[in-house]
Amino acid sequence: PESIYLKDYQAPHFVIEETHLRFDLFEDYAQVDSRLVMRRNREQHENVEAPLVLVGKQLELLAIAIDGVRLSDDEYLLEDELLTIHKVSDSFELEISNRIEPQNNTALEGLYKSGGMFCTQCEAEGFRRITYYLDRPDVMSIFTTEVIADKAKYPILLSNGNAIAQGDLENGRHSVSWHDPHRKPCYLFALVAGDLMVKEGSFMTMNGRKVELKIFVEPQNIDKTEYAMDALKRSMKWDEDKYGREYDLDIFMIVAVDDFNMGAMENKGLNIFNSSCVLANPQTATDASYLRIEAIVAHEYFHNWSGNRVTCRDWFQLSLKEGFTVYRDSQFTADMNSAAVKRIEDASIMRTVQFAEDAGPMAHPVQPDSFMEIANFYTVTIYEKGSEIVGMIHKLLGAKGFRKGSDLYFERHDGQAVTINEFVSAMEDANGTSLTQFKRWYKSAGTPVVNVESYYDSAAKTYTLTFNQSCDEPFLIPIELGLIGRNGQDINAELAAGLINKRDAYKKGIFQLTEKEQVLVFTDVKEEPVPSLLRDFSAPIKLNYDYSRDQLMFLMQHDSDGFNRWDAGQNLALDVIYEVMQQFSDGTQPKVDGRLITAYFSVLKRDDIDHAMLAKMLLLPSVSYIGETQDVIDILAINQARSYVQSVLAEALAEKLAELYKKLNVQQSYLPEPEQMAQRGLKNAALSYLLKTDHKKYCDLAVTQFENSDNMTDSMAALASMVNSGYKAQAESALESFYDKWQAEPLVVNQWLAVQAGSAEYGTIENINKLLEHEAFDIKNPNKVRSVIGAFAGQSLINFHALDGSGYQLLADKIILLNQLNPQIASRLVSPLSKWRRYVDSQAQQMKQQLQRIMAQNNLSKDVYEVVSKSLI
Ligand code: BAL
Ligand code: ZN
Repeated sequence: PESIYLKDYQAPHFVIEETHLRFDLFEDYAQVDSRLVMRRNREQHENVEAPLVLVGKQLELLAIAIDGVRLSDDEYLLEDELLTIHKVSDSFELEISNRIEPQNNTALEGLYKSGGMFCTQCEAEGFRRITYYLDRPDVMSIFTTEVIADKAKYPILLSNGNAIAQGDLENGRHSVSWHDPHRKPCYLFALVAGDLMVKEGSFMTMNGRKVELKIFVEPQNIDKTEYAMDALKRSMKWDEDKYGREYDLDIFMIVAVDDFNMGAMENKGLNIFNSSCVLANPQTATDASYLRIEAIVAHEYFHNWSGNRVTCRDWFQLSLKEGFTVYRDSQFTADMNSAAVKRIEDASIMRTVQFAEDAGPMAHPVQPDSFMEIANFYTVTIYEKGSEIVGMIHKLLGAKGFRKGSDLYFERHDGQAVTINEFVSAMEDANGTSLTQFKRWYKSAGTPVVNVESYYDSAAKTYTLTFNQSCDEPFLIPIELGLIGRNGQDINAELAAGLINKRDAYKKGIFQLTEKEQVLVFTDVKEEPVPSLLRDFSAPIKLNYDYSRDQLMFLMQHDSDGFNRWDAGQNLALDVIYEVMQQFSDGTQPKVDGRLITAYFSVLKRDDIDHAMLAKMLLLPSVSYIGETQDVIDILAINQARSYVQSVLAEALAEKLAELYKKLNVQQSYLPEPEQMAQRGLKNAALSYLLKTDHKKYCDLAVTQFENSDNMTDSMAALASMVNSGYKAQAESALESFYDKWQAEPLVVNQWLAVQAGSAEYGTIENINKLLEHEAFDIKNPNKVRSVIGAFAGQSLINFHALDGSGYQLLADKIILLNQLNPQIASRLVSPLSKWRRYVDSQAQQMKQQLQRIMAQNNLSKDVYEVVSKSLI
């Protein structure tokens, strides 16, 4: 496969003014008839007489006509995935008929069947699997779509926009036509046909227009739609209040489907969702699912402006819509829930997953220069790092300036397909500022490292921070920081601007690091402070400062910044875990520094920390994160040390945790609202610690909670705490009764699969093989693959990294199998192997061998080929 380069971008030679589609859906094929009203793009290509080149994949071409005249075989060329029509005039109507086989489409791109329904996924390049087209985001068209199918089997027929006609046909078939008045690229096209029930709602927009809201689901799921509907209304209101964005059609639809490669898709007016990201009721969904649903409903809705009204010129600009929209949904989640906790979660994903991607073979800039398969670029870098960059712009411009910038962006580019550069220009122009140096963030891969040193001059009463960034060509890095005095209060230190090399470098708590080395001097500092650096994780960097354990304890107690209070605890724990790792490696008796226990005790004693935050503070850094901080990753050693520290903490804190558990374990009717969620989260964090002790009475608590709980959050937490502890008999019996109870609910069964596959105890090769053969597993369903294979490779780390290489082999086997069935899912699974170079040598070599085995397969998809070949370079 060839790479495609951003530098080769050319505007399209043709414009498609109107797209008229007719789908005739049958069980063994679907016929697609398109009529495209086209003209040459004379604005961009004045005197060029280029041929018309359309793209199509796995299509059976039946007929082509131009202006009503059928083309003969020598008037066009069909080669690979390209349909070339040599001679066309300046404006014409092109008609194409082709057939496809949705029932055999296991890649889940284009038009496919999920259970008993037809649905589509066109982003990024799925539309070419439906019909020949200019499948690129800068070709925007007005779509009118007629859908025809058997009325009894498929009573509901949907597409984008508003329904404009419907009628019964012969043979029990019927037809519904839809018209979308907004120009859009074909990646936003959607079609659904099925036997669905609908949950209805409505929303009054800020200008008094009533929008009908509809969530379509299979009948058995109608009792799981209320939360998504409420989340949708909250999102619509929030986007009006925060960004001034109003919805623009009379109807907004969501459809839930079981077989879906991604979380959800923002098709214009007809969002299609993975059922796991939309369906919830208290009995079947955990708090974590509720939070995910709220965030994804919001994310897809927000795309209506950041993505649909203003879209991407080409796929190198993917982060234009994804980075910005992730930023918007993270602001929304922060507003709806605890802002500090949301920041902690986002920073954890950055530091654990994105930094790893940035240090691996698939590292790429937020605006990549090239790709082989765009589906491989729906990454944490494009999404989450893209969002962090937007967040830094927000920090630099302030809330008001940022809003001015986004208003200008939407106003200037409404209806256009644009680039990241145009987003930044709008931010610059609205604020009369330059972000030239800042733009480097979009163009370079890798994680900047900033080293900080401090010096207190007690005679001069000055406090000096010296910053050094790793890159020779420096980034502009907003570093939010403060100084904390001995009394635990923030020092309102005056900055000696004259002593630093940039006058405006420190404003409102944010230091703008722009040079390779830069010095910041505070004057009139009466005592040596403790610096609180990178507050709110204000930039996606690694910041090193040599804190003592006592300073970290102090920050845990006193930092006014929630993120840094948590981070100090993480750093303290990390330091202690490293020490224990060293002790194990030296063969000496491991010993956990008592200060860690004291610090956790004092956190538990405090009543001014909210439950959500406290639950976060109790969690030790994950094995993956600890690995990410190491030059050479030894998962087994990390796990040994971390587990040891965890059990020591559990024993030491047991009484206090049991007290906490008892206090929080109150009977209440379940509500998916922040306070209750936080309470359950903390209670269940305490429970999982308690099961790390040797006291069986705590396992009894889990058994009781499991048996009596009326909600999935508590049931699943109790089940997980047993599965992840040594209480085998209790875990077995709970797993069995759980499956008996929930086997008819696929989303619950997926959680049951994942809790086993991801655990150290149950995620052994032997058990994984059992799960793969279980009646509940289906390799063609991406959610099941993620629940078993994804959870195994991503969470059951000591089994995945088993010394005999069996974990790597199992994963490679499944990648090879999925390569044929569903290349996107196969390719995503390569990620754990692709980072082989980071691991201790014996493991690295075995991982590499499995990559080589995959590489040696015939018929590798572009998706898998790209990731595997780049991993082996
Ligand atoms: N656009 C693909 C799914 C999403 O990011 O919303
Ligand atoms: Zn998105």
